[in-house]
Amino acid sequence: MSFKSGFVSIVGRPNVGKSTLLNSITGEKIAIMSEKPQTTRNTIKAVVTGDNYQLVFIDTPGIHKPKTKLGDYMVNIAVESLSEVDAVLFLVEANTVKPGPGDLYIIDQLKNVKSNVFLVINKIDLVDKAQLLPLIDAYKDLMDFEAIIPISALTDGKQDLLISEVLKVMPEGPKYFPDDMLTDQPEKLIAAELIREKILQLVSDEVPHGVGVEVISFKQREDKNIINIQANIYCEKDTHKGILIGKGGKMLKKIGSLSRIEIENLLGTKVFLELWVKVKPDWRNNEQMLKVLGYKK
Ligand code: GDP
Ligand code: K
Ligand code: MG
Repeated sequence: MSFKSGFVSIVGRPNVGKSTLLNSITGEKIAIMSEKPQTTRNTIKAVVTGDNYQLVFIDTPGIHKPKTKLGDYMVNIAVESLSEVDAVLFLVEANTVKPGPGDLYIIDQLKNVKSNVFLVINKIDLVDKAQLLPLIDAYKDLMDFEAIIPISALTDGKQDLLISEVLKVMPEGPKYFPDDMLTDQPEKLIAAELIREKILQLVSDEVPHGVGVEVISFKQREDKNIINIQANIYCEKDTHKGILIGKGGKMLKKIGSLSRIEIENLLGTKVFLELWVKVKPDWRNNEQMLKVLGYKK
């Protein structure tokens, strides 16, 4: 039997559920999710290996108008990734009446892409089926899609329908990664991201967008099956530092205990987590800091 393989980019407006889809496909939390836009800053690969196929899904930071160097970097990555893959999944939300300006902007870019473009309508758990039909028609008028696939990244299991549709256009190819590999993200980086996810969830709006997390030490304790993790939380202002630490250190404690639980789930071992908050004004425009935090090579 022939073996099929290929790369599949997931694109879409911020918050349509790209990271959630990646986690759903792998059954592991490898990409952080939040209700805030521009949560994902890196390109994250998720690998799905079957008996006669291997698909590599790529979660890209959302496509949007950039305001900082970090933003610029995120958009470039998203657009560049489209020209080098075997298929593109254009993710949109079911709970809208028609394509919005952000979707139209992405469609404009997709028209120049040579790979197969699928329209994936996510969050169908939020709407009635009847509501989907006019939305599907509206998208069909804008572009010729390889197929239109309604899903719920949040409530559906393995995404078998999506995978079988994508396999129809995949070329024969090699197994790029080992069978048991789910992602290209190092554990250290996922740990940093999980800490950032908790900050996104717990801290008010403007602070998290200026937050970067660096794991500075990640070591197994010799005596016990415990991993010691130390991380710096960078923010842009003294006032933000105050908010992140909270009264009597309450907020930092909460960030620490919630992220520790998630990191323990990820690593399957006990974790001892230490966090520090540091102010780095304008780090999002600082090339060196972007490298330190893994956003730039
Ligand atoms: P991204 O910015 O495109 O990566 O979006 P995320 O994966 O971070 O998801 C954004 C928000 O939408 C989160 O609050 C998710 O829980 C939620 N979400 C994602 N997929 C679904 C879905 O299928 N159904 C529902 N109800 N919510 C979803
Ligand atoms: K998000
Ligand atoms: Mg994301």
